[in-house]
Amino acid sequence: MPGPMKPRAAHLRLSLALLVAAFLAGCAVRDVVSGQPLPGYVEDAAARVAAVDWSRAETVRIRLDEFAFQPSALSFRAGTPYRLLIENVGAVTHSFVAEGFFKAIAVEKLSGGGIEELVPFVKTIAVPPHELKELSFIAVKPGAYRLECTVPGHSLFGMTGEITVR
Ligand SMILES: [Cu+2]
Repeated sequence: MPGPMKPRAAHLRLSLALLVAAFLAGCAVRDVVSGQPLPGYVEDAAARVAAVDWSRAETVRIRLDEFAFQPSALSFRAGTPYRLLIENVGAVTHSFVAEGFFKAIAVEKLSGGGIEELVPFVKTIAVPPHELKELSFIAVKPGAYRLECTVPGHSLFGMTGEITVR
């Protein structure tokens, strides 16, 4: 005969409910970009990206899964053009959000998942499972910037990182 629910089982059930809620919330995460310079961003991004030979961009790859960025630390050199490949190898949607870093770069293009934004001012990059987003940019302002996945709960589970511009 089953007895009253043990505290441990109740806790497990609550954890599961939170996890499901976080997954559902993840489905609602979308790219957030602006076509106009936002406060604090690199205002002359268009002129900067127009002056660069993009065939010489360095390719860097970062993978997203449950619940980590791999690698969790990225480093870029100011003045250098990069193509950052952001690949979701997990089972749920993740995001790549680094406010300070986004304000420190001039973006040429954000593409992938059927979209292509030219010279966007980026706030959120959402990557559904098994998709790849590509961010072409020039690192402009040196600094150390926090990276996180903004899907509810994911950063608490350890989905954070650091981006350095030297
Ligand atoms: Cu995530």
